[in-house]
Amino acid sequence: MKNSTLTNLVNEMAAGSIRVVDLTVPLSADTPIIGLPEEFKQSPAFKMEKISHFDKDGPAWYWNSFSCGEHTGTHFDAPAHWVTGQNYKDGCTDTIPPAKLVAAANVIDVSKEAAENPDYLLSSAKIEEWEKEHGKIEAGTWVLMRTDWSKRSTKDFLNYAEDGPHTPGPSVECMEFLAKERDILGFGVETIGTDAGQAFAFDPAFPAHHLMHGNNKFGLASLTNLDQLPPKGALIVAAPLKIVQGSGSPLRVIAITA
Ligand code: 23J
Ligand code: MN
Repeated sequence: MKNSTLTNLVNEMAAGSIRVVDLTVPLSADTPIIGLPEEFKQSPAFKMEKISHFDKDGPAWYWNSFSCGEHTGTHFDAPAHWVTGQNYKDGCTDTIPPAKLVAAANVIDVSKEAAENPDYLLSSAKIEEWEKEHGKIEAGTWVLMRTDWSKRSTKDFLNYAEDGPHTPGPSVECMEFLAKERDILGFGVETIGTDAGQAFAFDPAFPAHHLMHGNNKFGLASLTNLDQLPPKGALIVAAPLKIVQGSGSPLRVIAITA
């Protein structure tokens, strides 16, 4: 059956009035990975090995194998990633209902605040201020925190100091508000992880992980090009690899926007 909404979408994409924006960073051995305190096991970086390249191992074909931690580069955090979300039957990369992998986005621009303060924390007050201008955040939608962090060099992106990383993220009360008062689909960021660099010292520690996953919600980390999206109106396709019992995966995040 022909659907006029989909026909219009295809036509407007062909005409260029609706754009496709790639929110994904390149995936290579140079892709930054999160460094946890040294008592914990670290995540391996992306690694690629050639199988054949038009040679004796495969005269007419080129292909590689690759390996990496599930949480490498632009990646999806499933509820199963965190202790608080471990019991959701639909919380692994292979069990998340596919309807949740396509959803609207709300983009909160705090790039100025983050430029002035690398430890900037997004608050519910800031969200409510944004809603006064752009409208209420609907249930089942993404909240994406624009910090322009993806424009930084690797060193400034990670921004390590003696007392740990200094990168922006959400406050505890902001995650409580978005989980409980707004019932969002998940929280996405441009930084290496969904939590602020200093969030190991919050109560609870790592509130984006603790509260989003504890409420069967998702995370998206290391996004880019959020400056190319409107505050409201973009549609996000974020579908992790269907790893059986996976906690997350690198993925291509695509925005469809006017
Ligand atoms: C494991 C432990 C702590 C954190 C993370 C992973 C992430 O940020 C992640 O990529 O999910 S904070
Ligand atoms: Mn992750």
